[in-house]
Amino acid sequence: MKKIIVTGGAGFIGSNFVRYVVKNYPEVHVTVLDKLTYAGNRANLAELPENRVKLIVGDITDTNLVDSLVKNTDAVVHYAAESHNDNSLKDPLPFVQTNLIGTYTLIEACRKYDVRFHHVSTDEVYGDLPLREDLPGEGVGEKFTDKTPYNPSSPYSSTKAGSDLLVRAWVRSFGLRATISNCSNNYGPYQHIEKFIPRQITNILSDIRPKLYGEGKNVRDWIHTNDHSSGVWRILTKGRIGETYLIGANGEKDNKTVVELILELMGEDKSGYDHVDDRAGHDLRYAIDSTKLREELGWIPQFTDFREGLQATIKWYQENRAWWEADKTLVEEIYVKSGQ
Ligand code: NAD
Ligand code: TDX
Repeated sequence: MKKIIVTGGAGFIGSNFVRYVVKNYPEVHVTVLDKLTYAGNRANLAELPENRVKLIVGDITDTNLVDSLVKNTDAVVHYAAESHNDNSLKDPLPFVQTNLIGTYTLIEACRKYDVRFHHVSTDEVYGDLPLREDLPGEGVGEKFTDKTPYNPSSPYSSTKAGSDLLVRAWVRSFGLRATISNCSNNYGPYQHIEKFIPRQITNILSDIRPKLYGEGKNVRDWIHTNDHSSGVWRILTKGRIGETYLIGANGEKDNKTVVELILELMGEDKSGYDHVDDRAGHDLRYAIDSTKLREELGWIPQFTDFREGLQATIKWYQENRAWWEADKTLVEEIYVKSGQ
């Protein structure tokens, strides 16, 4: 695999994957196809060698552009998406366009030119699990596997679920050489400040109190984005065609615990946050069983110390104020308008 296209490669997780490939696989050339929406940022690819990474600013729903790029590549790794649940509740249309029509456009081109396709998806396609405290027995709690039925809750997760199903159908009906990964909540540097962890860090850095939706009992299964990237590379290069692999690193934590840890690591009083309106349809708990990826493909996550990873992430936002500061006022205005 010498030439790959990374869609959404100027976003949070896509750019981490591009850096991972540039660092570890010197023989691979990366073309990033990214629309540079509010979530995409050229700066995420700064300092990468021009002979290794080329940025094409364009839309994955643009059939002619996609066709001309896919024709000349060995593989497409598909990260581009509208990715924020709260935005999908306010205006679902861009989610339908990019996540469904965009994925359709890419897999049609890959089918035409018999190009390998990897689809990056989310654990949210499975809906949510009960909180552990509501399950019978100490420590008992099911997790998502690739056999869990789809049951998405939000416009975001339903469009991701729909895009997964398109890929599965293209594998079966047209022999598309594709794999799918469903990963849990990522954290790390370069994450847009609309998302939970960077919002709270940059709130504290801006003298705004962190904001917790509802009681804060909801659980997310946190994984460092570096581990997501190594998982995707492993599946792209070693995964079985037509298979779905779940990526997760046993990082379940409730939101209240995470906010309190951020406050503690930033030297603040642990109770210094506000409860705000809950998210409509808010999923209770996500938890990934990644046994298949670990046992079949030998993947092992490396960045599993959450406290250490969070401390490093805080340091990154402290040291890169220019990266986020210009967006802060608008992001908070949008949240305040919806009581969050
Ligand atoms: P992000 O919002 O930070 O980045 C998305 C990128 O896609 C941006 O650079 C944006 O400009 C680009 N994009 C959006 N619409 C486009 C279009 N029509 N054409 C071309 N480019 C377009 O998102 P992220 O958090 O980095 O997520 C990346 C992928 O990983 C998504 O597919 C998401 O569903 C998936 N995922 C995210 C998480 C998470 O915790 N953030 C977890 C599991 C899976
Ligand atoms: O200010 C906040 N306060 C708060 O309590 C924000 C922004 C969020 N939350 C809660 C909602 C969630 O329970 O924190 C949790 C995490 O929220 P988000 O960062 O918005 O992530 P989530 O909705 O869980 O979805 C993320 O993980 C799965 C990504 O945004 C998706 O793209 C991915 O598919």
